[in-house]
Amino acid sequence: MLIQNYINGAFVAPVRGMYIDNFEPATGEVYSQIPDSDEEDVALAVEAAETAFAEWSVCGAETRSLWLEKLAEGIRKHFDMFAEAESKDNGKPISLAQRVDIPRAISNFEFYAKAITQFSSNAHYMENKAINYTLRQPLGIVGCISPWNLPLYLFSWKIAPALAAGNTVIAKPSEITPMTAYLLSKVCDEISFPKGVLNIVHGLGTNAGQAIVAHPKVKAISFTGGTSTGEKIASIAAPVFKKLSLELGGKNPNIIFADCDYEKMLQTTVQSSFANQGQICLCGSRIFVERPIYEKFKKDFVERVKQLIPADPNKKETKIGAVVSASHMEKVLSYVELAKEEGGVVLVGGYRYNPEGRCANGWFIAPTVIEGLSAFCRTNQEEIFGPVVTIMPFDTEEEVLSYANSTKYGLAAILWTNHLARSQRMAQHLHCGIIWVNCWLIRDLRTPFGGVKSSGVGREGGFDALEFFTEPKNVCIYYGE
Ligand code: TXE
Repeated sequence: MLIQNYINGAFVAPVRGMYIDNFEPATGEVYSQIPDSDEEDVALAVEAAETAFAEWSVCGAETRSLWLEKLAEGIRKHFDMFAEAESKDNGKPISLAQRVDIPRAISNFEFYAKAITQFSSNAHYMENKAINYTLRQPLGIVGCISPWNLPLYLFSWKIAPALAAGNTVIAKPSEITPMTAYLLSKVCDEISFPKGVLNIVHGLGTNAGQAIVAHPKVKAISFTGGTSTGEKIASIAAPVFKKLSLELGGKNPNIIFADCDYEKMLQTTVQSSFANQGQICLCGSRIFVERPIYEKFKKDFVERVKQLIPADPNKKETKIGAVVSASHMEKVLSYVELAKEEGGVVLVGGYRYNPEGRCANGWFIAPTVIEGLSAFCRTNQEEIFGPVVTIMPFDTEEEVLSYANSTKYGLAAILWTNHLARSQRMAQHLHCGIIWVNCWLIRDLRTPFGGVKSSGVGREGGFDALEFFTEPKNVCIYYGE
């Protein structure tokens, strides 16, 4: 199958005619090809987006809202096809794509279809002198670059607010998981979405991605991906003062106090460690357990993790699928070796897993739990982004805070305690943007989403994203004598 770019409302081949292989992680086999686009393709997309901006930016929030609803409806109509494609392209269990990825992509469009009708701006009245009102105008053409772990979910998370706010968009999905973005362009075609408003350019980050970032007519970049890629993007965008929203990596602590609701914690901790094979930037990969329950937790947790056997993602009972690529599998496994060198003991997993049958050559890793490491070693400081967690005991709040805050990252934290005052104290002192207390991954789309330190700059979600995708312009009218 040959994926094509979607530019100016049409499916087009890349200008240079070059393609890249797209693999199915569960089998390790190539099953489609995507355009290896470069600056010439991006230039075409920019031209289309520039023309389309003239109408889209002034057609009114109600009209844009209706179009976003149609996009949501178009995905819903082909729900099964989207879920199957996401699972095949990424290696994630089909049940996860059905339960999380595709429903959340639909809600992203629905949410911003509603949010834009409620978005308002400020007025500042100066007694007897002047009145200020602030226009919130769309930026123009914006670039949305998304990663492979939650492909359509994160793609739509950026596109929806950008479009709702009146911008036209050049979007690039990860070259590793391009399929559902391609299906979204099919939906655009099916519903006759206004041409040039959303342009989807496929290709490598260093080629197509960089061309989007560098293009002088692209006014802002919303990016989710690795921290080192974020640095590169910032180094190109910052000197020309391009607006940036960067959602980068994480190394999130999961802090478990002895007074927690033990069974609920155990069940959720299995999820927060291994959902999507640990490839969610919000997973809790460093598990700190208060000493009185450490040994019990270790025994029970390892017991549960042993039951997580990777299997063919397209089977409905599968809970753990394949990791996304061969190189990512090698990277994750190299961290298991590093952990051993650093004195870690692998309690379960730690190896490539080969299921029987169709998936025998797929990229699977047995869910892995490691103990015996210092909180400050490389394994506990660097993002692994796979089905690998470490467990460590602690004695006091101060001690665990020093461990939790010791990495360069600061995206999310998970806290398990029934002590109200303690949860407040901890939440105030944790260096991160998102904290879940006695739960994980509950998402309210109105809340600010993002991190501190090397986990990024800016916030997505709610009106924060609409503010990012608009420029405030203050108008001051003097009415005094
Ligand atoms: O991400 P990249 P990769 C972390 C995780 C993972 C690491 C690398 O640790 O192992 O990042 O993953 C595009 N200019 N996360 O290599 O490269 C690229 O094409 C413009 C965390 O897949 O950052 C893709 O569309 N664009 C994370 C997107 O950026 C560029 C999710 C992300 O790719 C570019 C995924 C460039 N120079 C990985 N280089 C999270 N926070 O959720 C690449 N891209």
